[in-house]
Amino acid sequence: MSELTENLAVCIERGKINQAASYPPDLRGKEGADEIARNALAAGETADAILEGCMTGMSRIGEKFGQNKVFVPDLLMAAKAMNAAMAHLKPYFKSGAVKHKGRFVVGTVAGDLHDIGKNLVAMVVEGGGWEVVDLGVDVPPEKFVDAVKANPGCVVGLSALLTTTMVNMEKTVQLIKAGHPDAMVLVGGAPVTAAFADQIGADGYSSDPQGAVKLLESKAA
Ligand code: B12
Repeated sequence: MSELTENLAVCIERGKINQAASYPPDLRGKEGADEIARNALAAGETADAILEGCMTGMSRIGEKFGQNKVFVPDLLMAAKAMNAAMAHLKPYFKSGAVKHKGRFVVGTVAGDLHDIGKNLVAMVVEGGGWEVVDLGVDVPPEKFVDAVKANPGCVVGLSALLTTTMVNMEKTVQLIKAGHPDAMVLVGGAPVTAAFADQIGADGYSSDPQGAVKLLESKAA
């Protein structure tokens, strides 16, 4: 990683949103994720490199959370910093869009409020030429089914970050398939695996947004 992307990773990990933010106190007055991402792009860093910096910061804070070294408010600040950086990436991921290849209905399953990964997938898929219908977070299975009805022929993407909400992913797949057996359903999120996707009857799994685009391409072909 370059110095700029490492600085970005530190800002995400420490929850430093922008220069005006007074948190964390020891970084007061210093540039935050917002400025560093913007300046790095202006200096010629690629959107992928910026994303790598963001993901590195996020995985560092996630690891510390797992070891009880930081707590939920720290995660929230990291998420805010990551969103500030990601806002600069949107135009880069979107730039591939010319003509829509189809519709992608995406959401985080019931009980789950994590949306950073889902938003990234939405952004990259949109850049891949798909129209995205984002249902948000904590989406009940019935709401996914309503969206499939309202968007015939769409592909559905389900995200889950908690082991406890994976069961809602299964319920959602079952309910969609019961009424719309031909609807293609893709699943993802840190605890989700290809084996789990198979087990719950999903049509595809990817650990990253690029893989999701490839799966969508197979549908469009
Ligand atoms: C940020 C964060 C939060 C933020 C979320 C903010 C937000 N707006 O999203 C907040 C503070 C709200 C939060 C809350 C909680 N969190 Co949290 N959180 C995280 C953290 C640090 C990062 C998650 C993240 O954004 N990663 C970065 C993104 C880009 O990665 P991603 O989501 O995996 O997405 C990628 C892929 O999975 C894939 N993908 C994702 N979705 C999809 C969908 C499709 C269709 C496809 C194809 C691909 C795909 O593509 C993405 C890009 O590559 C993780 C730890 C970690 N390192 O993952 C814990 C983590 C997920 N949280 C955890 C926990 C326990 C919680 C809480 C229960 C804590 C609490 N005690 O309250 C609550 C639950 C709230 C709820 N009901 O959802 C645990 C989950 C443990 C488990 N086994 O279930 C983790 C793993 C932390 C830990 N080490 O213990 N959290």
